[in-house]
This record gives sequence, structure tokens and C-alpha cells, in this order.
Amino acid sequence: MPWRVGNAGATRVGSCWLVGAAILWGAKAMISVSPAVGAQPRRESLPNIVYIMADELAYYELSHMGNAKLHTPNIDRFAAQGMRFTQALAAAPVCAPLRCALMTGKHLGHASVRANDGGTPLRAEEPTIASMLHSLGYATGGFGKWGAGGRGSTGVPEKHGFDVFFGYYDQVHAHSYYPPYLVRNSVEVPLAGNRGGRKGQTYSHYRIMDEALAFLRQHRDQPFFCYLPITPPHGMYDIPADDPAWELYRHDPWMQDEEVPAEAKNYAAMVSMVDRNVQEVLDVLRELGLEENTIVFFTGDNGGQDRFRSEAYPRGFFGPNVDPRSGRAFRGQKGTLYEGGLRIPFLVRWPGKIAAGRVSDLLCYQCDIFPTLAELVGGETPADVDGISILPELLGPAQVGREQPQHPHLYWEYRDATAVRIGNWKGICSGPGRPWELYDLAQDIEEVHDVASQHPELVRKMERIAVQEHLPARPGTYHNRQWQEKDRRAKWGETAVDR
Ligand SMILES: [Ca+2]
Repeated sequence: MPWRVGNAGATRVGSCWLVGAAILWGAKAMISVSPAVGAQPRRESLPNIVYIMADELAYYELSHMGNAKLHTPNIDRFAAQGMRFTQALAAAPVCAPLRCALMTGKHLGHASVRANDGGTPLRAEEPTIASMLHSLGYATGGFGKWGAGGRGSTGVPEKHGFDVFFGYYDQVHAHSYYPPYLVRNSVEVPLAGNRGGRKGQTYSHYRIMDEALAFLRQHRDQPFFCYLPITPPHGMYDIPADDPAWELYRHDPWMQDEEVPAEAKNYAAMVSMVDRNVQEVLDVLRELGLEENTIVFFTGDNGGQDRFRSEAYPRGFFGPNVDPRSGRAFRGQKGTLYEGGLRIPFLVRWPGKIAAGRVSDLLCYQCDIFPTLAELVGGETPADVDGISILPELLGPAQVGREQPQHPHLYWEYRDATAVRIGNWKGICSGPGRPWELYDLAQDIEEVHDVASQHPELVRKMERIAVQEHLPARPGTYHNRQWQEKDRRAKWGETAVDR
């Protein structure tokens, strides 16, 4: 059955599982902006959405990508049952800006959060994925690290469409797995036996996952959006010694090697803990009978960091940016606009709707998620969103009723650097007054052969795009800085004096 495309791009609904109720929902979205709550017919016919985003987990840190040290059997199976993207990119190379871009669909030339210091929140009036879904009657829950506005600011998640957000609002707070408290809808939730820092009695990530899984159960009878920007395997690299993930490494000689830093061993266990969490989500969906009405995303947030470097491992012990099969490496890492800062794992699973085992080379980035989900559910995409819907790529053009469009260009900026992508061409300018570099990623994925001098017109075009896409940032504001500062201090908490 073809998809019905509504007026002004505001409402696109259809397909077999949405017929009837979704058209009704679509019509409602066109004529009314009031939150759809209460007695709506067949709310369950709208698909549930789960978006799991592991902090820092890199493109080549999954076993199915050839990583021989890290074990991710559940994510490997997820990839085999769903669709894997080879050119899904972060909208920014660090946490806070990319979370803003993901939630608002705006690239870094338009995003309100462009710094990673926690000081620039979302503006009060900005629509987000959560507010769009909430207006259609979705239950909306976030669990993990928000990063787009601290407590006491205009950017808090409960003012941007989330019924509940539990975890960390500030990314410095999120460095500790044993903080004295987490935050739920801006209210502190004490964690027993924790003083901050690296040791304690309540491992924060367990609490966060518990609440996320409880949210799924609680909302089994209505459409839900479960956003899981979980903090592992981001450092500090702490995981309980009795976590079941350690079992996966019992027979790995490197795990017994005293030369390998304990932090690297913890990191591996954290990756496999994330792997287990992914399966826990799928298991609950299956138990609730929701697997076939739930689209599940699994992704990283920014490009990999070359952690645990040594003479033997110049690109890091786990080689997050090195293809284990070819040895080719992405240039740069987290924090840069080279591919090492932008490539992320991106998998989407939806039994019966997304063909199993497909691999897509579609060029896309996190700004595309908002319009994709809006198209999926018949929600409204704001006119100033920079992303494009990738729904035809996910479900197939026949199902959606149109071909997958391509980005005319993609745009990034971070600190002094700017980057533009046009098809396989990537231009990077590292700062004001610096020459543009140009790479043909189809031939040169490592970005080592600068061909700018051979393509001056293309470089000029990218320069024009960079000027056109950059608007001065308009961040939100804080009405109380003390709460956010308290949250940042809670990283070390009472242990700060011991350091
Ligand atoms: Ca990150």
C-alpha cells in the first residue's frame, strides 16, 4: 500500500500498519497543534521508537566490523537482523552539539548548542524530536546523558517534549558512574552509597537501564519514544567487577596480560555491557509483544577516540578508527572534522519492515533523524530543519512512495574548523585564513591526498556553502547557574578532596 503524502510536507503517513488510525492521526496533525492525549483511537497502531546511542562507541569497535578484541555478539546479531549504514555521520565531533543537532535536526551552522562546555543550552521554543512525538500522543522518555542544557536552563529535556528524563543533564556530571545523585526532570535522585568519583555502591548506569526498561513496560499500551543516550563506554572507565560482561573475556589472553592497562580492560567490559543492554531492550520488546511494532536504532554518538595509545598501538589499543580487515584508518578522531571524528556505527532494526542484513551506503547524519521520524509517524518537521528523511532508504521506496533523496551537501563546524561534504567530496578548513583541503573519499578514505589545487571551483563552491550555512549561534539561557555547577562538581563529589 502506498504512502499518502500530506500537504506542505507537514504530514506524510501511510503504509499497511498505519492505515486508518494513522490517517486519522495525520489529519489531526494538520488541523491541530494541541497535544493529543486522552481517548484516541488505536494509539497502538503508531510505531514505537527506541533510539539507543552509546557514548563514544566507535565504528570499528564492533565484532561484526572485524574487531578481534571486543565482543559484541548481540549487536552483531542486531546488525544481521537489521540494516547497517556505512556512511552515517555525527553532526558534530563531540557530545553536546551533536545531541542538540540530533534532537532539533539542525546542523552545526544553525544549532543553538555548538560548544561542549555545558554553558549553552537549547532555546526555550525549539522543537525537538521528543516534542514532535509528544504532540502526537507518544509517551516520551529519555535515559542517559542529555547534554543539551543543564538544570536551571531553557534547555532541560522536560521542557523539550520529554515526559521523563532520567540520568545526567550535564556531560561533566556524566563522567562519574558513582555520582551522589542522578537527575530526574531536574530533581536530584540520590544514589545510595555514592560520594562521586570512581567508587561507590550504586552503579549509575544500572539504575538508568532499569528505569529505561521500566518505561518500556509502563507504556506498552501506547506509542512510546524511548531515547537512550547512554554513557558507556565513555570514561571514566568504571564497571563493577561482577558485571556479567567480564565473562565474555575469560579466555582472551590479552585480558590476562599485565601490560594492558586496567582502563582498557574496563573499556572492553563496558562495550560488552552495552552489547548486553541492547539485547535487554529487544528482549523486553519481545516479551511485551511489541517487537514488530517498534523501530530500534543503535548508534554511536561521535567518532572514535584513539584511546589507550602506545608505541605498539599508535591508533589506540582497540583501533576505533582502523579497519581491522584492510588496515586503512580514518584520519583524526573525536573532536576533529576528519572522518575519525564523524563516522559512527548506525544500525536500524525493525522485523518485517526493514530488510534483514542490508548494508546501506547512503550519506546521512544525525540531523536526518528528526525528519525521518516525523515522516514515519505523520508528525511535523519544522521548516528550518537541515536534515532529510531517510525513511525511503529504511523501508524501501515502494513502501514510502518516493525515492530516497540525497543531501545536496552536508555542513559541519566545530571550534575554528569547518567542513562541507558534497557526495564523495569532503572539504575541510581548519581555521580562519587557512586553506581549504579537499579529499575524494571514494578514492581516499584516509584523507591524506589533498586535491584542492586540482579542483579550485569545487573548493570555491564549498567556501560559498560554508558562508551560507553558518549563522551566529543563538543559545538559550540559564536562570540558575548553581544547579548546573553543582551537577558538574558531583562528578568528583566528596571525593574531590581525596584527589
Ligand atoms: Ca561522545
